[in-house]
Amino acid sequence: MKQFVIPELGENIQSATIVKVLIKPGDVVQQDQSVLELETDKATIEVPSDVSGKVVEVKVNEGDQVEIGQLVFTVDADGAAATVPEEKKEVQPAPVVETPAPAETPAPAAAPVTAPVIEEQVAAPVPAAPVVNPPAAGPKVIPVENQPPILQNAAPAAPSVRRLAREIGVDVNQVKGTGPGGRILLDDVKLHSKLMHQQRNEVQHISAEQHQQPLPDFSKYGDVETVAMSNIRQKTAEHLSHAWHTIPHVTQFDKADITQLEEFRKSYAKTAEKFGVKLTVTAILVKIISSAMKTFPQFNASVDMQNKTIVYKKYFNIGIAVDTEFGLIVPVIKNADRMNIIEISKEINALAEKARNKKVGVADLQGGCFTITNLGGIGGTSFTPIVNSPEVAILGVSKGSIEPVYINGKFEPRLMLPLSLSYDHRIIDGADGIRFLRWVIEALENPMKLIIEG
Ligand code: CAO
Repeated sequence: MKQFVIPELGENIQSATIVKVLIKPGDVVQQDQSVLELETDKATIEVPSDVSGKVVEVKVNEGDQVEIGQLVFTVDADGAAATVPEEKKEVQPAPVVETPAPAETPAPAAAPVTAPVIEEQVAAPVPAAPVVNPPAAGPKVIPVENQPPILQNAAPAAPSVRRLAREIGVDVNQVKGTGPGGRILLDDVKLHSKLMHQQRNEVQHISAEQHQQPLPDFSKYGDVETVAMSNIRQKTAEHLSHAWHTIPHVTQFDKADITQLEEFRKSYAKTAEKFGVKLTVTAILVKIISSAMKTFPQFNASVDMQNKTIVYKKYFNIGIAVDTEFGLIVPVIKNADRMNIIEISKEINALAEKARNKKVGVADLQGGCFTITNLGGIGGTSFTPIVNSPEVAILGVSKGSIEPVYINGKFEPRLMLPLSLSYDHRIIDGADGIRFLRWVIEALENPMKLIIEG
């Protein structure tokens, strides 16, 4: 008889909620077959089995809150079809990750502030990939689509160091090794854990502050319904609160005259169709922003206040806020600077579709340097987006509309696109903010700029 227990699910994840149980007594399970759907505070993931055999007893139900290491089911390993094909032992399925997504933010001021959340936040780190460490067979990593499994770059560490990391909930792959050749030492793991706790306390402190004021009893005034926040919503709220509290935001507004660009977009529509895409202003902006970040490297940076350093990134990954029925998701276009606008359009379409079909993987949501949030397809004249920490700037796009513009002594109807650039004033000064935005606007108004300077 063998047992399947809840495996490790990633750094800082101690428990999860069972969304679906995919097996029942009498079923024959194979190793690597998905047996559970779990919702953690980071994502919804499918968990593969590390045992094979005939299911004898299932100890959990949908909706249960389960802990790492908790018994889920037992199998009779001698049961039918318990053998695992060789190739299956090596390749594990990519997890299906559902909408680990951010969402609209409660406006901190009168303005409708919205902002995306994602990865690498100091506050709520999303694990590099859902990691499943079956208790018996040592650490295993489920590869995420388009991303090599972490084990390919396994951190150099002795088994005792790995064991300590596992026991105290540290992802050893995230630890910076200070031993010979970058080897990870016990002290490195302890220091990493200490820093994680400090960061968590900081966030809890912020969250606690926000929850200090109890709500009044609304039922005194009429009918109410109270609904529990999902884990993802809680983390989203924490992340946005963290970004709002730690980043001194400034939002700079301006408008681009896109009359000419719109004519070009329309005239090029048929050609774009041949490539199977629709040429949109969002795709053009992705290209422009990735070029602007080369001219203004402080917009492609992150602030590390703990070490008093600024991290400048040499890659250009742009997150696009996508509105889905499950909430806001921000997939990331990797190396946008190396793509042409047709390729960027294809990538936006593919990622937006994946996001809307709940098929987006954690890797699709990570590694962003700058976010674009285009609400103009819906409407609005301006808004103040929240910087997607640890990024330092975000561009909000509102609805382009025809306006009278005074040119050469008379008013002319021009298509004007309102832009809102929010940035982190710790490392971006006001003058740099408007220089960046003007650069973007000039590139929209005169695409030759991209060819010459981009
Ligand atoms: N001004 C005027 N019209 C705009 C526009 C703008 N800023 N942006 C898009 N449009 C138009 C497009 O031209 C298109 O019109 P046609 O159908 O007539 O050609 C229509 O709106 C729909 O565009 P689209 O959504 O298909 O394409 P897109 O590349 O412009 O946008 C995406 C893609 C993913 C950004 C968008 O679908 C989306 O999800 N937007 C919402 C993002 C969001 O929720 N942000 C909030 C984040 S903070 O909470």
